[in-house]
Amino acid sequence: MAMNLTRRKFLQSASLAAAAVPLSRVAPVQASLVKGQFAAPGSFAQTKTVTGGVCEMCFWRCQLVGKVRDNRLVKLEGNPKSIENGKSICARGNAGIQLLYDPDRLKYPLKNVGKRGAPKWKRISWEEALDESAERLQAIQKKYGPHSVALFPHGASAFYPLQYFEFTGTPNISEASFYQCRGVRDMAYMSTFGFPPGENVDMANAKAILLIGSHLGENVHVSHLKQYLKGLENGAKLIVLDPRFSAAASKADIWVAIKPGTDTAFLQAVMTRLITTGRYDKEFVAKSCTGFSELKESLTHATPEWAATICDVPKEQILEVADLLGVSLPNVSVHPGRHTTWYGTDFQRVRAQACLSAILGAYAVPGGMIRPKGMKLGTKSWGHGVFAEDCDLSTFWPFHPPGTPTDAIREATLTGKPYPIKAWVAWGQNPIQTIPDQARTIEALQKVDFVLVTDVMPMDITMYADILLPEKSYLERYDYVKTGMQWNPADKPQQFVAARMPLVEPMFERKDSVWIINELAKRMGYADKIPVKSIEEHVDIRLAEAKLSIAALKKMDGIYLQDGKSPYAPAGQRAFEFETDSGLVELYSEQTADNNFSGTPNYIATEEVPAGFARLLYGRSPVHSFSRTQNNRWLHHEMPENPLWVNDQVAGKMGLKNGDRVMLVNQDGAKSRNSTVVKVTPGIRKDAVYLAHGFGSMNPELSIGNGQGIDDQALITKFGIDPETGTTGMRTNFVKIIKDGRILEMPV
Ligand SMILES: Nc1nc2c(c(=O)[nH]1)N[C@H]1C(S)=C(S)[C@@H](COP(=O)(O)OP(=O)(O)OC[C@H]3O[C@@H](n4cnc5c(=O)[nH]c(N)nc54)[C@H](O)[C@@H]3O)O[C@H]1N2
Ligand SMILES: Nc1nc2c(c(=O)[nH]1)N[C@H]1C(S)=C(S)[C@@H](COP(=O)(O)OP(=O)(O)OC[C@H]3O[C@@H](n4cnc5c(=O)[nH]c(N)nc54)[C@H](O)[C@@H]3O)O[C@H]1N2
Ligand code: SF4
Ligand SMILES: [Mo]
Repeated sequence: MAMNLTRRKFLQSASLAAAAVPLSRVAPVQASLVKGQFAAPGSFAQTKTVTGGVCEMCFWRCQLVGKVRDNRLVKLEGNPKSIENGKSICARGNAGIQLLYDPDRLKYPLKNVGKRGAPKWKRISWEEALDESAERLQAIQKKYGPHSVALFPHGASAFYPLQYFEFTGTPNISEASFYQCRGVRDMAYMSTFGFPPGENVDMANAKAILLIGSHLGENVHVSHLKQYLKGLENGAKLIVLDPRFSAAASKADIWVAIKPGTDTAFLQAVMTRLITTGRYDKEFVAKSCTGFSELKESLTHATPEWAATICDVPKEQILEVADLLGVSLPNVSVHPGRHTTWYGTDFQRVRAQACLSAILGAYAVPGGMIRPKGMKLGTKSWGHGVFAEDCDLSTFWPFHPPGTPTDAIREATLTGKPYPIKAWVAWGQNPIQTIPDQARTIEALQKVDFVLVTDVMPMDITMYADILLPEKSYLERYDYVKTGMQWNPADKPQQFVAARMPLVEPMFERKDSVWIINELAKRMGYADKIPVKSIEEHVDIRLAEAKLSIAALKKMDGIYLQDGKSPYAPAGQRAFEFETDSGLVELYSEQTADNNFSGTPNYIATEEVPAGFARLLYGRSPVHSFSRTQNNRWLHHEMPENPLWVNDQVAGKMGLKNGDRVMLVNQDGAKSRNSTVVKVTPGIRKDAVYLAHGFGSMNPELSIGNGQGIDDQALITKFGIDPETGTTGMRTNFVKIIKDGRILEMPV
């Protein structure tokens, strides 16, 4: 049986609390915030503190307060009542003000009277924008079927549009957060433990933390980082697998400079060592797992010697890692990771991670995987449209996350097979920089009959819009309701509910997603099906289940708190029931095997680096979020471009120096549009180079971010589609450096 999931089923199994964040220690909770007016120092006018903000500079959604003076937001801070982030926010959260007041921001509905990719904008009224969008979408759906419209959503403002498009009958929805990010992780853990793990590992109370490519510290999620740092402070041993000396590697007790793409072999060898030395949680395995003998059998070849050669690391290091995990069990955080779409062999790697957690018994114990529960929230949505089975492009991937694999949509758009896709709608996603093979994405955007984009900024994707709609930013609108919990063994666990509320009035003609979609729906003949009249009503319905409302939350400084339940099982409990077919943790997954994949995690080699090239790796910058922050004045000031990490010995042989200006070309001849500087460092393997993702926007309407640094996506022409899930692995490209117009060979 395959594991095709509807979004609703998936969310149910994830439980709304899976998005919740653990935090080891209660941030100091103030009884109430200083409300109303206070005198700012010096000659400043009176400044008001407004509560109820929820950040969306990334998707962690820290709770905020805003300092407002003369109707202008002058400062953002963490909401002191927050039991997640407390008073802390990160650099990006802080710089939200520069998004809010960015002079380049979209202000009015626009119509492209030029070409896609080289737009000429004409300001039009909302009436005209909505009339035309509705008419064209409706005509396309009438002629080619409801599934001929594809949606590329991301972020809180896209939730309601997503439900709407699903309701109009299209399954062709590709969320970046699934297909280019964590979809494979969620599905691999679901097939092992029966639920998606979120990032819910209790690092603060762990004896050992294992990070597999998660570069915490560059990957910044405030409360998650607090928990991780608390763990290190409490003496947790840190093991980091990363080909690069990441921020996390710099704090590690053991840094494994693993050869890219070989982590599964490493994890298998670690499991072999644990099993052969008897250092695994025998009771948990016996009472809560199935398939241990198959797992053991599958590991006979996976010796530390075998993995050492594959992973290009000393065998002793593999033993050291295994032994450290073994003596720390069950209080081990095997971090599930987040951006897990790497090589198109990812389901198996993440299954190996999940199995490792399981044999360590690292579940529902301090330090292990936990399932923090937030409060239940209400729902009211559009409901589901009906579409024929044969319209579902995703059926080919038995373990696909909700929606449709991106590449299937793009190929159907380009080839018309198995059926034509004629309209693309982007809502909070920048597919040009997000999806691999940029040229093909652009080709598809050129081919469709209609492109509708809703955004806050002029971005790469907006250049291809026929109609471009300006949305209120997260600081000017209601939308997301966040619930979760935090705990500490010494303290009482607490649950919270926070709803995003505007900190300032919106400007210009920007609207929120419920308004926009409802207006579109009326024009597309669905007036009587509209589930909520306004975004406020939407939020109130969610809050009502928790016996709350916007008005009530406002009186509570934006956050409601109540006692919660400990995420740890009673001491000594080793038998659990899971939501898998067998009710047990499936070390051997029959579902997976039934679909002709290996039922136990197996290592699949990724393509070797060709002579003269280095593998292109990428990741996060602590002060940027993908492409969306590139025009942010403050963040750009902190990091204007993305230096190319080159190994010092390699650079020495090539005659490259720190600060040299270079471009890149990949194995298919695709060149970077822009240049960047070289960072010469011993902190990266010789066979790889590294860039932070999101730079080098091609939109000239960005007066700060345009053309700054190298866009990694321009070099990702090749990608691996994970056969189990359909998610896209992008670390499959190889580059050479161009200096002074000359292409340089990378010495092996
Ligand atoms: N090459 C490469 N590709 C990657 C990654 C990588 O590391 N390298 N990372 C992957 C991962 S983990 C992820 S999660 C995805 C992220 O993928 P995306 O979400 O596409 O990332 P962004 O580039 O930030 O694009 C977000 C778009 O939403 C717009 N936006 C911001 N706020 C709002 C709003 O309130 N309303 C609306 N309507 N629009 C808004 C921004 O201006 C921007 O155009 O990318 C994936 N793709
Ligand atoms: N500041 C900031 N923080 C963010 C975001 C942001 O945009 N900015 N985005 C958020 C989002 S949506 C996500 S998904 C997460 C992503 O954050 P993570 O899940 O941590 O993922 P990446 O950024 O892709 O990880 C890149 C790291 O993986 C290493 N790596 C590359 N190849 C391999 C390999 O084969 N094996 C191993 N072991 N390591 C490898 C790289 O060297 C790099 O250090 O970050 C979140 N946090
Ligand atoms: S981690 Fe930073 S950017 Fe992300 S929600 Fe929190 S403050 Fe905002
Ligand atoms: Mo992500």
